Amino acid sequence: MDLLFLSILFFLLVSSSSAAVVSYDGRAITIDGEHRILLSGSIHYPRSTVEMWPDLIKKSKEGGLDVIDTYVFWNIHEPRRRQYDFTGNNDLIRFLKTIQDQGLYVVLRIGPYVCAEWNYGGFPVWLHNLPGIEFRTVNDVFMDEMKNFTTLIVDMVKQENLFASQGGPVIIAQIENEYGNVMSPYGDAGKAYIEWCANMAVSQNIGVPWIMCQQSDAPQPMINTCNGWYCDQFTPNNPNSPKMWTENWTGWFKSWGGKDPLRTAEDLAYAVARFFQNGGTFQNYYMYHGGTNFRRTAGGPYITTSYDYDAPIDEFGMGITIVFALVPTYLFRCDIQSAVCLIGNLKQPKWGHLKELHAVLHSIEKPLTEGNITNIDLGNSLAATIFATPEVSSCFLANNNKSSDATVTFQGNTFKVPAWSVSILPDCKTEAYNTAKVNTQTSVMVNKPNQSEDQPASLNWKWRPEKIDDTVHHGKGQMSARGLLDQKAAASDESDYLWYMLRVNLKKKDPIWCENMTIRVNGSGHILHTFVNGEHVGSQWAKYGVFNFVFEKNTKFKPGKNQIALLSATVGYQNYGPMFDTIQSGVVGSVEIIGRIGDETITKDLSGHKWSYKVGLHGYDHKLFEPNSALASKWKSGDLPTNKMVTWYKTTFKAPLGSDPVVVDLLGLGKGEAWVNGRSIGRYWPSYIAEDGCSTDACDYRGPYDNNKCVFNCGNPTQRWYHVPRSFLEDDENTLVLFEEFGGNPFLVNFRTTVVGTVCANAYEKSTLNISCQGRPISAIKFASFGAAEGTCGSFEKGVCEGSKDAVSILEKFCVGTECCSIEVTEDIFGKTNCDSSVTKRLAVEAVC
Ligand SMILES: *[C@@H]1O[C@H](CO)[C@@H](O)[C@H](O)[C@H]1NC(C)=O
Ligand SMILES: *[C@@H]1O[C@H](CO)[C@@H](O)[C@H](O)[C@H]1NC(C)=O
Ligand SMILES: *[C@@H]1O[C@H](CO)[C@@H](O)[C@H](O)[C@H]1NC(C)=O
Ligand SMILES: *[C@@H]1O[C@H](CO)[C@@H](O)[C@H](O)[C@H]1NC(C)=O
Ligand SMILES: *[C@@H]1O[C@H](CO)[C@@H](O)[C@H](O)[C@H]1NC(C)=O
Ligand SMILES: *[C@@H]1O[C@H](CO)[C@@H](O)[C@H](O)[C@H]1NC(C)=O
Ligand SMILES: *[C@@H]1O[C@H](CO)[C@@H](O)[C@H](O)[C@H]1NC(C)=O
Ligand SMILES: CC(=O)N[C@H]1CO[C@H](CO)[C@@H](O)[C@@H]1O
Repeated sequence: MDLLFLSILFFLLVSSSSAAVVSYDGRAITIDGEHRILLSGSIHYPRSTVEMWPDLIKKSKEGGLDVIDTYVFWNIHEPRRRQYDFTGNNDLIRFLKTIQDQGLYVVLRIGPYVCAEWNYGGFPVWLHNLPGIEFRTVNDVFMDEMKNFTTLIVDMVKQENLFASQGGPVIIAQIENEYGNVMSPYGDAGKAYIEWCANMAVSQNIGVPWIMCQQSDAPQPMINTCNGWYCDQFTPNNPNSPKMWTENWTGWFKSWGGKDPLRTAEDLAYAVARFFQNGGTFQNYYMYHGGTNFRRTAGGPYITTSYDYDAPIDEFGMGITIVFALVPTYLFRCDIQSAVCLIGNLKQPKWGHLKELHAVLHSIEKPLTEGNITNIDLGNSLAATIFATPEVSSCFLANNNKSSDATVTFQGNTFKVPAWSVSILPDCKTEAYNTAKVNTQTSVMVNKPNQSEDQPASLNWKWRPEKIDDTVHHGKGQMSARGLLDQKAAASDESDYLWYMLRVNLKKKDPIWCENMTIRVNGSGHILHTFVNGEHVGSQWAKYGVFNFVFEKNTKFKPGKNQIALLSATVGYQNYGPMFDTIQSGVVGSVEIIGRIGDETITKDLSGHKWSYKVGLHGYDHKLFEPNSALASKWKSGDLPTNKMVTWYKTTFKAPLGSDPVVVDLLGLGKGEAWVNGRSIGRYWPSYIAEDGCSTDACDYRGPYDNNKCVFNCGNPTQRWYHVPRSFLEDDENTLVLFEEFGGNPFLVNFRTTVVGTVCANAYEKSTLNISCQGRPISAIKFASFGAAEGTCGSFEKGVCEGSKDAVSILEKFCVGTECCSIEVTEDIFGKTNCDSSVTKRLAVEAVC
């Protein structure tokens, strides 16, 4: 062992075991007495795979983050009372250690209520079924369970020495979650509950601060923090608490039937810069990587399987990482000299534009956290802030006017500050960053067809009908009960599916008997399939934000016994709202048979009868989705049925070559669940088309953002592509199983890889233009112009003036064939232009990967 190695080893030993003192004052979190600017990003461990974690965290660090924030998901860890699961992507401790390995900190939001568009907000459904329980209020049953789980997590983290006070990465922990938003209906009990939460947290003795988000009355020493699209106006409830933003929404989640929301890089950067300008010192992106709701983990109800969130790292996360040193030359190709190439599956320009912002914020940590603050109102929504220490002063110039750009003279210098933007001047003289001036390329992702030579043109399918005779004809259940049961109570969380069955006797002489009889079901969702005497009468479902619907259909009954079978399917239990835990699902309203004779309506209410119940489906019970299911030999070939409800499909496929993320295209299918090699990739529902009301133009970043502001994808399936993590795939043969609930056609199903298709970039004269295909070679230059190009990515056009040299061939020469290239934008290189002096000349490029 040489000396260097020994000293490195010594350093590692010392640094990994030395406890840090995490504290705070009115300005910032302090670590070992140092005031810190902390930039954090949420990554939820169960929304990716163990194999993806190191790369996701590396990309977060590369993007300038100091901290990873995660919730702890009670329902995956304790799926049945006192039976625990911390395996695979539920391995919280391994996730925390992966973060520690990369030298980042952790904010551990234990909750254990988490909301998070996660099934039942993270509460295990068995909790609901404990006698006498009331959630999130002063109730011994609830508080005992909450304390039991919180203690379990804290003890696990302590045992591994993962709190900063023990030398670990966890610098902050959270108890409860956004309770302040829903608190008033709980009355005084809510206040007492929050007191109890605070005391219970403090009694855990973790040696680092606790926070409560959206809790304006947080008891000390809880730090109350802000969640929202903007938090610049927020002030904590104690002058000695720092101003912290625990959820700055980077985008928004998607619901079935909903559109694709987009939050621009400019607006997100503006929100962050405004927050720091107004005295904030800790902020967390929710989400920095959103990921995937595998299995049945999506909540809502009606949240999609993709939880991309329009976050800086896309759903698929994984990619090839190439990071080299900077090179001080005006032109380079990656294969000639080392360079900084961008890495795959970063959402550009969001990731890169924020990375630049993070670097600037970190560079002025001292003035931001310790300097004297002077705010100057410059009128017309212009605001300057000076952070002054004896050594250095740093300034922010904000133009909060959402339509007019401004030229500001500040301390003797003139600055152009576009509408709805913030400029940061680390020395109060030179602009290092403006939130509206994006230097980062725009990357447009595409899904490339398979590259595997031996993949057949179309997949070969086998199938099996779901066995429903026992239920639709014979009403065979596992239990019976008088009245209609809440699906949570009857099915707990064992399945999305619950059968409600009743045999009803009708006589021709009943007053209701007539030509025109209907069955009416007043359900609470989320999906209802109605069968009478074995025949499918019809199906209906609700949508995001609407719980109830009434199904009514003309039905042929027969004299004598009639078998009614209602198949109810949930699409994730409610995760938000006051007392959301009590909201019922399934057929909980009423079931009636209605006869209409002339003007007269006669109703026979069946709701209070003795119904029989069956949880789940036959194919699920027999694990048809597992390659070695006992029924593996029972799959049928030939005569593939299509548009047939409750049908299982199975095929084998070769994994696409390479390491790019894999997606499966499920266009043509209705709704159901998909498994690859026995592992669920989540619910699918490509037949749910995104409603109208899309933005027609490119998104204008100016003005306050909300999730309806910039929306796209109208008229297309809400989610057509589904993530198949590379780690789910085998080298040779793989199995895909689909349970098709509505009826669909698997003929079009195919696997693709998601890669950067084209990249666009703009760079002003005397700056450097950088473009990268994020791990693949640049294959062509589609557009390049030095001058005053117009349009945006995909629709660039030459402007009124241009350099004398052919920009396309210059870029072709330097960029084609390399993964990335970098070129200085000067007249020396691109030739003298015929632009007049009012034009700010820039190079605009669109390259094909
Ligand atoms: C949780 O409750 C169980 C009893 O149900 C008990 O054995 C266990 O010690 C409790 N755990 C904690 C951390 O309090
Ligand atoms: C924004 O600027 C316009 C043009 O200068 C001005 O008319 C308007 O009042 C400003 N709005 C605000 C909120 O300052
Ligand atoms: C900061 O404010 C204090 C109190 O007003 C003052 O004494 C000090 O000189 C100021 N420091 C700077 C760098 O402006
Ligand atoms: C482009 O790359 C160069 C060298 O890698 C770097 O110095 C420069 O800041 C980058 N420019 C932009 C706009 O990202
Ligand atoms: C897979 O790729 C081969 C060769 O590129 C192509 O011929 C075939 O149609 C593709 N199959 C599927 C299912 O996409
Ligand atoms: C049955 O009654 C409904 C509701 O009144 C009515 O709309 C429908 O036309 C009737 N159908 C027949 C066949 O009479
Ligand atoms: C359905 O049930 C809900 C309550 O469960 C009730 O408010 C509503 O009026 C009912 N609708 C119909 C059409 O019966
Ligand atoms: C929970 C929360 O903070 N919501 C806020 C999110 O941001 C919007 C827009 O600024 C506010 O209206 C919400 O109150």
